Amino acid sequence: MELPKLYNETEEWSQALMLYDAALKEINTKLEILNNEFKLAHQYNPIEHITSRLKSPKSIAKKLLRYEYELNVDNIIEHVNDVAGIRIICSFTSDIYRIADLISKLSDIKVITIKDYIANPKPNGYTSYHMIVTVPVYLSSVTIDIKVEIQIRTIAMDFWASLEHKIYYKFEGNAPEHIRKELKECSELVSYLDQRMLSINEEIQSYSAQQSIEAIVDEEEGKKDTKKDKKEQKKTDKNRMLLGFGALFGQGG
Ligand code: 0O2
Repeated sequence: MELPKLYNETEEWSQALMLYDAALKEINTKLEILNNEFKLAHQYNPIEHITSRLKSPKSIAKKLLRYEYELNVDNIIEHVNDVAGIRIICSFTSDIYRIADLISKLSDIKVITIKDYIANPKPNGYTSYHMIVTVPVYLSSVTIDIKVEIQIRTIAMDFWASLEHKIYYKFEGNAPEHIRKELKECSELVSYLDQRMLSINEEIQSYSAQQSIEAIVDEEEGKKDTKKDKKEQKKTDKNRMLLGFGALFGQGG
């Protein structure tokens, strides 16, 4: 993104932050609309919840230092992709890919990179789906494309990542071997749990689909029965009428 040059870095940074914040708002609204549309069409929410954050200045500085860039606004904008970050939490792994696909089809969103840590988990066991996208922010005189990192994961993946994050910071990246090993094992349990939950959900879905078919069949059968009942009723009424006439004539004769 190209920012108009201002007199000092502080002013430039405030402007950049305002744009990153606007980008988060834009994406949040788009996601809310997608979720509502999906709910209307399929009677369920693929998104459990969404959180968003602007990266802390300390975290930004650390990242630039790690990448060996000088700390200035231009370098932050160019090299730190997750100043604006959104995390989407889904129930099932299939929802992750569904949401990612919907996002990438939005006409004004450009997908810059994708990292699929679900298909390719990190060596420590981290799983999540990452997208770096740009979203246009419309200002009074100019439109600027702003980078946002979108992380999409299941509730179970999120549970694992938040504990791992805490442990990572607690031990400053040097957690004892047995803790790392246990975390790795837990990540395998997480993906096992996600698979089991997904297959239970698929079974439930097929039941509901079967039930809907049965309900339609029952309804149709019901309609047929009503028609048959009406026909039978008409026949009985007719017979009664004839009997009535017969009796009448009999009486008269
Ligand atoms: P924080 O505190 O969440 O901001 P790149 O974007 O390509 O320049 P980067 O940033 O390493 O390189 O990209 P990647 O791999 O997409 O990771 C970005 C973010 O994903 C991290 O941001 C974490 O939020 C999350 N993440 C990645 N790997 C791990 C992991 O092993 N454990 C956990 N718990 N989270 C992870 P930050 O800046 O590290 O942290």
